[in-house]
Amino acid sequence: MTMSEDSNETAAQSHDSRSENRYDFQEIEHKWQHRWRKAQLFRTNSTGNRPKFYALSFFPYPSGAGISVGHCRNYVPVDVSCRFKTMQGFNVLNPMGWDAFGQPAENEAIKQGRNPQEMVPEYAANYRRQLTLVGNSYDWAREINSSMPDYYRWTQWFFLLLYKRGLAYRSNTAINWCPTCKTGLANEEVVGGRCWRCRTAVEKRPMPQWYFKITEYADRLIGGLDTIQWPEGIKQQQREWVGRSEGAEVEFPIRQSAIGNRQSVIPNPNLVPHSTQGSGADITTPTIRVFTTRPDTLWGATFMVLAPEHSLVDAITSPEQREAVEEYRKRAQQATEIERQSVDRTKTGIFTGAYATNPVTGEAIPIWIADYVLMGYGTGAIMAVPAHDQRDFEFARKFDIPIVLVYKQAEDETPEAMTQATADTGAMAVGPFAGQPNNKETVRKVIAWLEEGSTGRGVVNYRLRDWLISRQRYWGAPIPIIHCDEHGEVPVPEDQLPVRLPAVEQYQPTGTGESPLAGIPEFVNTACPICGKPARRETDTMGGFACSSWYFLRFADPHNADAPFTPESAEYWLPVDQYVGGAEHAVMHLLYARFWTKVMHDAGLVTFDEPFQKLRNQGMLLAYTPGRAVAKSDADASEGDETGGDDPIEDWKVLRADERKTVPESEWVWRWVKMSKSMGNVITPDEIALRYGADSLRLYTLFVAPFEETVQWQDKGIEGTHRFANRVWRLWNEMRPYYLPEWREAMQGDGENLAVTDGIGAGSAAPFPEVRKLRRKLHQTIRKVTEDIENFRGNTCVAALMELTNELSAFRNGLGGNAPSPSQAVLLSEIIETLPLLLSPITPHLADEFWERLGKEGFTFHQSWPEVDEQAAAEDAVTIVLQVNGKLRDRLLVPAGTSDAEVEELAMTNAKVQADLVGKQLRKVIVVSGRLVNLVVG
Ligand code: ANZ
Repeated sequence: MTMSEDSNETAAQSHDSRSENRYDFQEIEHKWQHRWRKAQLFRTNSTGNRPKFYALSFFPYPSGAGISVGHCRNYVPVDVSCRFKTMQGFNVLNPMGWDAFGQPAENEAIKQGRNPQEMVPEYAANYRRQLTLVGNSYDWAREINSSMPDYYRWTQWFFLLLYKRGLAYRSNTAINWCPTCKTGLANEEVVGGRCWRCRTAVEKRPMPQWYFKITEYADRLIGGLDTIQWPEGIKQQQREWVGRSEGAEVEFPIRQSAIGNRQSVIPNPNLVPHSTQGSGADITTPTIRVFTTRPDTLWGATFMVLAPEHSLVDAITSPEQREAVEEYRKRAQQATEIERQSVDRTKTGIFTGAYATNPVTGEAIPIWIADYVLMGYGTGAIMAVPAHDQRDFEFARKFDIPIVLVYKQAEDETPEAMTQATADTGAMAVGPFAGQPNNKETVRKVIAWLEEGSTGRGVVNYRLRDWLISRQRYWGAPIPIIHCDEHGEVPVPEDQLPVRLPAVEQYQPTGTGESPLAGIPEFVNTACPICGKPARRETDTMGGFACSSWYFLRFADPHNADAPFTPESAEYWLPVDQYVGGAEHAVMHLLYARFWTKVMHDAGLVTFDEPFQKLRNQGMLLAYTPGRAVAKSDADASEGDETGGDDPIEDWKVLRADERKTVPESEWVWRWVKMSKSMGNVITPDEIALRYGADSLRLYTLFVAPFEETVQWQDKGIEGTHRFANRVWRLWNEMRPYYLPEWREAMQGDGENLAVTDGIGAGSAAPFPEVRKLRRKLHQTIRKVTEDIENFRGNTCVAALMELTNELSAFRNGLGGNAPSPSQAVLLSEIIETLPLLLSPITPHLADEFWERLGKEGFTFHQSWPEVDEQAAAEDAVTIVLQVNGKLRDRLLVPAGTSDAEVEELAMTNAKVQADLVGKQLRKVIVVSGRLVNLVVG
C-alpha cells in the first residue's frame, strides 16, 4: 500500500461525522473502492464446494475513447448479477480482459500514428480505471490481454491443433479485400458488402490464404442451437448464415458443338464425364453440374446460367460471343455480391453461344452467363426455370427465352399470360410425375428418380463458407507455420511457441498483399524444423476473432504456462452461465467461438460443446446529436464498433466539434443516433460519476429501460435516479437511530418469542396493521428484487426499491415525529438492516457505507442475500376478477390462500354473475389461482 492511499483512508474516516447528513457520494465511493481493493474483495476462489456461476461480457477491445455510459448498459447489469450471485452463495467468476489484437486496435493505432504495442496497454489501463470507477467487481488478478505472448502462444497452439486435425488449410481463391484496411476479410466480417470496421466497399482479390474449415461443423452449428438459451433472433441469424439447403445436383451434358469452342483444356471438377442416357458406358460427355433446391422443376429448365467467374466459361464460349462475354465478365467484377443478389436489380447477362441438353426433356437449351449467379454458392451454375423462379422469369422475359410451366394451377394456364413466376402452387403438368402436387414429397420422389437414372443426386448445400483467418496485417498472432522448399508447410514445433510478433518501426499495412512482417528478414528467415535447411516463416497473422474464440476458457486458468487451461479448471468453470454482449456479433464471434469449442470437444480438451449456455443482448444507448442535412451520397455511415454497426443515416451528417463552431445553430438538425466516438456524442462514466456518483449511474443504467431495449440517454433520467439515491440516503440515516441490533439478533435466533411478545413475528399482526403492511412490502420487495436481478430486469427491480422507499417514507411520516413503539422499532430494525443488503449489488458503495454505519464489520458483498419470509410477504386478501365469457362482472375480495374450489363457489353464487347466467348453459369454469374466475356460457 502506498502512503497516499493511507492518508486518503484517514481523510475519509475523519470526514465521516461531518458528512452524516449529506450524501457525499464522491467521498463514499472513493473510500469503498479503496477498501475493496485493499481487501482484494473480488478475488475468485476456485476451491470449495459452492455452486459456480460464470458471468461474462463480450471481450472488449480497448479503444482510445474509453467506455461510454452506453457500454455501461452491458457491464453494470452483469456486475449486478455477479454481486447478487455471490451473496446467494455462488462461487462467482467475473473476469475482464482485452481483445487487443486485430483491426479495431490497429486501425486506431494507425490513425493516432502510434505503435499498437505501446498504445494498447495504455488504453487497457484506462478501461480498467473506468470499469473500477463504476464500481464493478472484476477479479483483476485474472485480467488477460490477447496481444501478450503468454496469451497468443496458446492461440497459435490452437491454430496448430486445427491444422493437425485437418481443419486449417491454405488455398488460393478470390477473397474479400478491404482496400482501406488493406487486408483480406472473412465473409462474416463483410456486412452489407462493406468492411465491418471501416465500412469501405469490399473487393474481390485472388490470393493464397489460410482458412479454418468451419463448414465441416455446419450441421452441428445448427443442431447445437437447440440446446442453448439464446435470443431466438440470434439463433435464427446463425441458422440462416449456415444456410442449410436440401436439394439435388444435376448434370447437364454440354452439346458437343459447344465443346469444340474450347481453346484450352482446363482440368475442372465441374467438367465431369457423364454417361449419356441410354447410350452405353463408353460414350462420355462433359457436363455442367448445377445445384437446385427444385429438381422437380427440371422439365421447365429452358436455359442455364453460369456465374461469370465460372471456369467453364472460357471453354464453351463461341468465337462470335467471346468479346461480349469478356466485356461482361469485367463489368461483373465491379459489382459486390450484395448488389448481385439484390432482387430489385435489372437482370443482365450474355449468351455464351453454347448449348446444353436438358437431361429430362432432351432439348437443347442455351447457356448464358449472368451476375445474379454467384460463384461461391452451390456449383456456381444453375438450371434456370423461368416459370417458377422469379429471377429466371425476369431474365427470360428480358432476353426472350421460352418459358415452360411445370406446375399449373389451371388447365388453360399459359406462360404468355404470366406476370410473375409461381413458386409453390398447382400440380405437375408435364413429365412422368404429371398430376403430383407441388410439395416436398414430390421433390423427394424426383430426387430418387434422378438418382436411379444417374442424372443427379440428392445433396445438402450450405451457405456457410470456410473462415478466412489470415490477415496481411501486423497486429495479430503470427501464423505458426514455416514454408520449406522441400517439406512444404511445416508447423512450428510446440516447444518453439510462441512465434513472437517482432517489435517494428513500420507496422502500416503494405497494400501489396503481404503483411509488414514480410519486410523483416530476421523474422522471415528461419530453419525448417524437419531438415534444418533455410526456410521462410509464414508472414500473415491471424485475425482478431481467433483470439476471442477461446478467451472464455483462459479466464478459468489465466496464468497457466504449460497449457491453455487445465481440464479441471475448464470443467469447473465452463460453460459460461451468463454471456452478455451486442447482437451484431451474431455471425462473427458467436459462431466462431462455438466452432472452436466443438473442435476442442472433439479433441478431448473439454467435455461440453457449447460454450455459452445463456446469452443476452443489451440494448443500445442513443444520444441526441446535432448534424446537418446532406445529399444522400454524402451521408454518414456510423462506425461499426463493438456495440453495433448502424445502417447509414441517409440524408444526415453529424457535425464534428469544429463544425459546430462554424455552422449556425439554426441549421442544426438533431437526431437520436448511437452513442459512439465517431458521432462525437459520447458521455463518459467519468463525468457522470463526478457529478452524480457511480451508484446513481448504476441505478440509471438499470432503471432506464428493459435490458434488451434501445433507449435514449436523458439528463433528467440520471437526475431522477440521483434524487432517488439521495432520498434513500436521507431516509435511511433518519431511521438509523432506531436500529436495535440486539432485537435483530433475537429475531434471527428465536423469532417465535418475538412474535408472541410484540406481534411482528411470523403469522401474527392483527393489532399492528401498519407494521404488518410495511413488513409485507419489505418481503415482497425482497422477492421482486431477487427475481428481477435473476432475470436481468433491472428496471422493475429499481422500481420495486423505489416503492419500498415510498412506503417507508409514509411510515416515517405516520410516526409524526414521535419515537417508534417497540414493535415499530423492531420492524424498522429489520428494514434498516435489510436495505443495504438489497442495495448491495446495485449501489454497492452506498450499501457498504450503510453497513458500516450499523456498526458492522466487513462488506455487504460477503453477507447472505436476504431471504423472503413467505408468510410475511403473503397478501392478507386478494382481489379476484369475475368474468362471464371474458367480460368483467364483479370483483371479490377474498382472504389470501382461499382454495380454487372455494373461489369458484363464491363466483357461482355472486349476484351479478347469477344475473348473467339466467337462461344460459354453463359450459366451462376457468379459475386462475388468486386472480380470476371466468365462466364460459352459451
Ligand atoms: C432451379 C430452381 C427452380 C430453383 C425454382 C429455385 C426455384 P437456396 O434455397 O438459397 O439454397 N442457385 C443455385 N446456385 C446458385 C448460385 N450460385 N447463385 C445464384 N443462385 C443459385 O437456393 C437454391 C436455389 O438458388 C437453386 O434452386 C438455384 O435455383 C439457385 F423454381 O434451381 B433453383
